[in-house]
Amino acid sequence: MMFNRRSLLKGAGLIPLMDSVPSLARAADEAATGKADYTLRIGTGLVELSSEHIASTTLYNGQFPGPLLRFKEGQRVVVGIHNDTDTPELVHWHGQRIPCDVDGAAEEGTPFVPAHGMRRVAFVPKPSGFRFYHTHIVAGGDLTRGTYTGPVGPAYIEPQHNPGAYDREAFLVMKEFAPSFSRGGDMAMDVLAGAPLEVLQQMGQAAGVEAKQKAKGFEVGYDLFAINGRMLGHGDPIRVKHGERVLFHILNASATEIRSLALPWHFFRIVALDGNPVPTQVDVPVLWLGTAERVSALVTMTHPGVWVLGDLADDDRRHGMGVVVEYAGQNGKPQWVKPKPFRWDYTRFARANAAPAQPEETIEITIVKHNAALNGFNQWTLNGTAFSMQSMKPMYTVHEGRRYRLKFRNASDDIHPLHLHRHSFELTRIGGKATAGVIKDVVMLGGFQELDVDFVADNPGMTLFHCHQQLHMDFGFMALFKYA
Ligand SMILES: [Cu+2]
Repeated sequence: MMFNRRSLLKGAGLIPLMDSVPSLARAADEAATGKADYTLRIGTGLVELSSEHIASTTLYNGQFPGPLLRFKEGQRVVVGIHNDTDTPELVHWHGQRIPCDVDGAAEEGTPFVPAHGMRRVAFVPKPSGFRFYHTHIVAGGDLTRGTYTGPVGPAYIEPQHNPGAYDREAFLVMKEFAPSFSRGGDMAMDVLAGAPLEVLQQMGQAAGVEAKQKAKGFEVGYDLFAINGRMLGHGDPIRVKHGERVLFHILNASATEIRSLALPWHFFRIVALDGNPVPTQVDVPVLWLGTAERVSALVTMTHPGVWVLGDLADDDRRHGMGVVVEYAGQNGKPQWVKPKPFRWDYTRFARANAAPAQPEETIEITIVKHNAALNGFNQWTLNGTAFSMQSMKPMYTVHEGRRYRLKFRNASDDIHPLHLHRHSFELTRIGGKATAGVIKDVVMLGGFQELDVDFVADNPGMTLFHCHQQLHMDFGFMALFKYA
């Protein structure tokens, strides 16, 4: 998915001009008779990862990734969602501040798109920046459902004012295919800044001692890896010119994995995280993205050659996780150079020397893993409670307009990509450091670490919080916030 300025301008002509909308708060069902501006069709299809590897999975509009949807901030859209599969579906508009009847989570009360049926949703896209959309179906132990499959696509909400200091734009969607269950599988260490806390390690050990099952629970592994649905070396290269500034919008669309990326001899200037401009733009040699995280980064092409923009994990890169970057006039075998170890530290991009605002209330949430407690699957509890899909009972009540601090304590060795629906949050403490100004909707919580995020309750309606690791969210790692 490459765009240059010219194709962008041409594309802009395709964005329909909307009639003025009397009220921003139009209910979703009013859209039921409106004409759709965009159509998504959910169905099974094939992804040609390479000439030898063709994956059969669920897709949007028969393609991987789903179409890049370009919205205009504040300009209402109607999306027609057609479900050609045999099971009900949900499209979640990740990172958008929209009502819960269109957000796309059953736990919040969004209606399903019925099997072989359709639903039109209307909303006013916001905030601006790199968002995405994906299925929000519970997979449980079924690897043919949920984010183990392919319904995911990028969405870009054009800001009112676009600085546009780049020559071209490239959207990259990182995604694994052919999932299977395994036991074990170690989480990459030395990914995140900060150190494990002894008190949390002890808590984790105690949970291990109490567990009836001594074996570790199931994990998910993958055979095939791809960027934009093509294995490394099998799609078109990203063609660049010496001196060009390429703005990459990168999405980790994995169901379960933390991903990394490096481009030998080049730096990524981070301009936005999860679509939100960062206060301090910094050059980094390596990107780390938790499940569902997005990074927007400018790369100035200063080192001619043919390079592999690839994942640091050798095995995953050799099985496809990468894309070739080819300078004009250069040829030869794409080169990979392993970068030096680099820890991801969100506070680098924060407002310098700034202290976070004080919250009006603090909610502490301690996360514990219970080994193989559910038919061989690990169960997850938040303050001792696993989310119940049956009762869907809200765990927290918030008041509109108040600023809340969520204090997370991770008594497990896993990295958790924590996600809050329908709101953005500000990182206020991470890796042992206070911080301010980094606004996100997913954040990685390190093994046996703590972090704080603050959010303002500014979007009434049921609000889902969960770990974006599908195997964690489906087995307890969720909570509902309701507005008083
Ligand atoms: Cu998790």
